Amino acid sequence: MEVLETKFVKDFIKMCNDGWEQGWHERNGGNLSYRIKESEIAQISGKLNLDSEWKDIGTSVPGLKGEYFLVTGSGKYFRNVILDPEDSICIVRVDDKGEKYQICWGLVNGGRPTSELPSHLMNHEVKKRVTNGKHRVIYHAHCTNLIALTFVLPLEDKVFTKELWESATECPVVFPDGVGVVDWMVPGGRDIAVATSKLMEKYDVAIWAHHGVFGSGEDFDLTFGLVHTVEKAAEILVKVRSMANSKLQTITSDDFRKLAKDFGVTLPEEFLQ
Ligand code: 2HA
Ligand code: ZN
Repeated sequence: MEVLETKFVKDFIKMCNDGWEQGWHERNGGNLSYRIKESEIAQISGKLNLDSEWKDIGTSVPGLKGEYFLVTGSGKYFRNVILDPEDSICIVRVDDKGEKYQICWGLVNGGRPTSELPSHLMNHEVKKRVTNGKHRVIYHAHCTNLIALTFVLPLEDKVFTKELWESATECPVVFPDGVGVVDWMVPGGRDIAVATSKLMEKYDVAIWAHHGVFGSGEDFDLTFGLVHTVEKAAEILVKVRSMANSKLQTITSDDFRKLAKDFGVTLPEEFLQ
């Protein structure tokens, strides 16, 4: 089967375009990665180059040894993924130690995987472990309203979680564990990857101050839907704070407890004080 004919590649390309259409991917902003299933690799095994050069990941992810990932390319534009996928995205394989990668398909005009590869792979390593292999998608987007909030709210998990939960009734159901926040850090390296992956032990969403958001999920729909929901809540909060200095009414902690009971989700008490 041709790589571009597989469902997972088509779904990946669609998600890139969905993010572009939302306005979250100016220029080369944002990146996406998918941990490919063995059955999906079997469909395209004849199309992969397993002799290409091995390069350093820049961190160590032994929990991902031998895994294949579909990822966006460094410096590539989400806007162009649907127009020329073979130029914009690639499949990489992680070596037996979890320290190097090789490009097995894509990036036909040269290049390397996303500059945020250390964050993507460290998040994948944590999520593969804590979800028993269920989570496969890590998505980084420059969501406008979430970024705006990082200038006016304290950079604390509890504050962001409660404010976003209060912004729309479905929020605590969609992200019952809450969201984590990373202080401003230099992007692209191991330090921000370590800080983000630590939050991914606990949350499916990590907000990078003055930069964007990372989301993790089982598949493309759930992961895009998660980030979409969080950003929509942020948009509502931005509008509320633009209209009023303080809210006249809101969803209370007791309301959240009732919601959790009816929808069968567990909301940490630490966020309900
Ligand atoms: O340009 O989003 O964080 C890609 C990025 C880096
Ligand atoms: Zn970014």
